[in-house]
Amino acid sequence: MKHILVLHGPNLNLLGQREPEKYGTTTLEEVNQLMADFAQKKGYELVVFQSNTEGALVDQIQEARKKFDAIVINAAAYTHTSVAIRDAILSVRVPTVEVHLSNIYQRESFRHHSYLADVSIGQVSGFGVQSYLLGLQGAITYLESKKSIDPSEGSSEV
Ligand code: CA2
Repeated sequence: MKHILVLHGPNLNLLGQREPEKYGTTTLEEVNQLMADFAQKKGYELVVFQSNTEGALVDQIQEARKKFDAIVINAAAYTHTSVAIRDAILSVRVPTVEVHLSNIYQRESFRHHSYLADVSIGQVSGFGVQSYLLGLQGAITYLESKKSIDPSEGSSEV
């Protein structure tokens, strides 16, 4: 079974409890359950981690090496500030998908730049809770297509 790490950054623990007009009414727990159900149907296992601390997220990314096949991350505000999270993603070489609930390009200009975008295999932004499921599907699609061209995975395709 393949394993995917889902990381949530600062303040996302408040999801569904504060600012519902901006981030919706679904709680983080509900998001995690939706993702776990989706992953299970596809034959993947999820591990989920939320932190308000940059270093804790860096630690999780570092430990993902060899343990996880992909990472799905909403780094929240650290998206726009964190060279440390960017460097961690680069160092582990685990395919990473960046997700955002809101469309960061329709918001303040300081949110338009992401330190993670060019070190990720893709970005999903602006679809609310669906961004997480689309991001998860993107990671799975990437892993499945890689499997079909990687001889070590035992496929006869290509
Ligand atoms: O749209 C996203 O997913 C963001 O990553 C959310 C971040 C924001 O800093 C990014 O620019 C875009 C903020 C997450 C804060 O989450 C809250 C949830 C409920 C109540 C208050 C904050």
